Amino acid sequence: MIFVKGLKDIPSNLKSPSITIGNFDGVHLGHQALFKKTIECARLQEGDSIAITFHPHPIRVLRPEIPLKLICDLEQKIEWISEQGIDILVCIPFTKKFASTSATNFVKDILVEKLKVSNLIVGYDYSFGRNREGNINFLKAQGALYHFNVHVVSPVVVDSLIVSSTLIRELVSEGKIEVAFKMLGRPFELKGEVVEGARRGGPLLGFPTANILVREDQLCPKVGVYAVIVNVECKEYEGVLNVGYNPTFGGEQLSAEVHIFDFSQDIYGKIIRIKLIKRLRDEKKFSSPKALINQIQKDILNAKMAISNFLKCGKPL
Ligand code: RBF
Ligand code: MG
Repeated sequence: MIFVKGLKDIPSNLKSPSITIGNFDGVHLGHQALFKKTIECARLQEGDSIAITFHPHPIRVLRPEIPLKLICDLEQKIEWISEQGIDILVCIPFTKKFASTSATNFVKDILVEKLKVSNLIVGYDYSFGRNREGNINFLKAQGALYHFNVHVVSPVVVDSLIVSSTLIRELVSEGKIEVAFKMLGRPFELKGEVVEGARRGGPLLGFPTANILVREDQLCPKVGVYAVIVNVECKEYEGVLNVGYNPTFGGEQLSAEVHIFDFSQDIYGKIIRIKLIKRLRDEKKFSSPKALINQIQKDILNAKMAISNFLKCGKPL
C-alpha cells in the first residue's frame, strides 16, 4: 500500500479509482466491508483502490470539548488498512479550514478533478463536508452529474447490533471486550509506552509488571484483569493485564500494567501493543499482599487457558 499524506502528493497516474472515505477509527468489520467493496470495484475495472481518511479525527478539531477516546492511533490505522489490501491510503490533514469545504467543492475539486473518481463507496450512514451536507442522496446526484458510480454498503451486524466505532468504544469501556473483538475482527489492542510504575510488582509480589502510559485521548478498557497477548518489538508473549487503582495498596491513580510470562527484559521507554483476549475478573481489594498473590496465580492459569483456546480456534471461550 502507498501512504500519501495530504492532497499534494497524490500520484498523477491513477487508474479509474474506486474510492472510499471515512475516519476508520478501529478499522472494524463495517470499515472492512467498505474496503472489500472498494477493492472489488477496483478489480472489475483493473483500477486502483483508494481510501481517504483524516487526521486528526474531525471531532477533535471541530468539537475539542468532547472527550473522544480513540480505538487506535494513525499508525495502527495505516497498518490495518494496508492489511485489507487497499492500494493507496490518502490521509488529509484535518483543519478548521478544510472542514469549511462545502460538500459540492469536495466532490468537484478533490474527488472529480484531482482523483478522477470512477466508483465512490460509502457506508449506509455516511455524510461529510461542511454541516454534513454531503449525504448519500447528494452523492448520488453528484455521481449522475459527473459520471461516477456511488455504492452504498449496508451495515454489518454482530449479536444483532450494528457495528460502529462509537459502539465499540462503549463496549471496551464497559469491559465487554469479547463483543468488541467480534466487531473489530481482531482483539482490541491497547498500545503505549512502558513507563516507571510503583516498583512493587516484582520485589513485593513476585510478579513484575510493565506499566503502560495510557494517554488522555486513548480508549482504555474497564478496570479489571484481562488475558492478553503482548507484542514487544514484533515478538509476541502471553500475559495478564491489570487495569485499575491497586486498592490493596490504597492506590488512587489509574494504571494499566501487564505481567508478561517468562519475560525478564528491561523494556522501559519501548512502545508495546497489548491484545485483550478475555476479561477475567473485576479488580478487588485484598486483605493482604499474600491474598493478592494467590489470586494472581489463579489469574495466570485462567489467562493461559483463555489464550490457548484463542490460539486454537481464533476466538476466546
Ligand atoms: N491490585 C489490587 O489491588 N487488586 C487486584 O485485584 C489486582 N489484580 C491484579 C492482577 C494482576 C494480574 C496483576 C499483574 C496485578 C494486579 N493488581 C491488583 C495490581 C498490583 O497491586 C500491582 O501489580 C502492584 O501494586 C504493583 O504495582
Ligand atoms: Mg510495574
